[in-house]
Amino acid sequence: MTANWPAAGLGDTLVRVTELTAIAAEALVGRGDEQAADRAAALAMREALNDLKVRGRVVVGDPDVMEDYEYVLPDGFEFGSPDDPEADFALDPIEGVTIAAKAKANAIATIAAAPRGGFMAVPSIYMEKLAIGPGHDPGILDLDEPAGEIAIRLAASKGVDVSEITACVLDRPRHDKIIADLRRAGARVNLIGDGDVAAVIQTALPSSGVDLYAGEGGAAEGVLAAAALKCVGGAMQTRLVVRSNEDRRLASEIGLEDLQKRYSVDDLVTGPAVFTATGITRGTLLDGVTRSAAAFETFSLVMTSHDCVVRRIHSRIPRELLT
Ligand code: VTB
Repeated sequence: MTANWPAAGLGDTLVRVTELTAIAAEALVGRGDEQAADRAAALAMREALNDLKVRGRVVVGDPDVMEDYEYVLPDGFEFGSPDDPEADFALDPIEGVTIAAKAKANAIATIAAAPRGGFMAVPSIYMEKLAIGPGHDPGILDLDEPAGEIAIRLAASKGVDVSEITACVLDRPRHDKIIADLRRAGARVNLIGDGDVAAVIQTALPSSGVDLYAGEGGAAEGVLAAAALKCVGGAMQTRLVVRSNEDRRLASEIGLEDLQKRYSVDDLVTGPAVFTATGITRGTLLDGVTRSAAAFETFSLVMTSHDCVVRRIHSRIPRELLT
């Protein structure tokens, strides 16, 4: 364990960052403008980060790729005063910006912190991901095997029939083979529109009904999900997806040349971490922001790896505090 970690009480204060981000994002829910929603959320997150007593560096910045968009929290963004303790951050002001713009379920605001150098820097490209909850041999995961085989091995490890395994997969044509493999093996497939950070976390929460996550999503979201699993246990196997010379250039730019390399939770997040997420719209992991004339209510998850504590926090935040 790294001494003096979490820095500056981050375990207790980081949740305010995602609470304020989720409240700002909620104002743009259902308005059909992804860029406006992401910008409002990112501005709120940046402001909240500035109130933390840390000297922060964003290693994994806002992953939502949009044209003609000036990023508010890009990779490399630094904040805070040089006298404060150092911390690195991975963040996504709106994980599921499309679902937020459409007022659909499961958009969350999320951030993770680690000591300097604790997050692997990743290019803004896709990543293959397999994830399971704690208590199983990570060797169950193998990106080169059909997903159905993974489901069968996980079922054996859980002591259940494969028909009782539910795998969560992003509903995309690129996943047709994975979905077919899983169904052929007898597993159930829970298809989601967006939001694979929440899906990975769900594999580690027994009441979620999700046992396995499989598929290609953003690399940045892979690091965030790994930070969460670092706190709750569980395993991932991931690999960057290089589809073009531009993808290769982006990887090379940050020193990643071996593009076949598989990354585990410990590769993506090398030491301790703090992870928080607050629901923007109601979802399976978290409820969304609700409003009354006097206050906002938010629902968050706070997880700290040094003590493996998972907290669910329901906050009531008077409106006058936000003006
Ligand atoms: C992925 C996934 C995210 O968007 O990045 C996905 O990791 C984008 O996939 O959780 P497509 O390009 O196929 O839409 C999310 O689902 C939400 O940001």
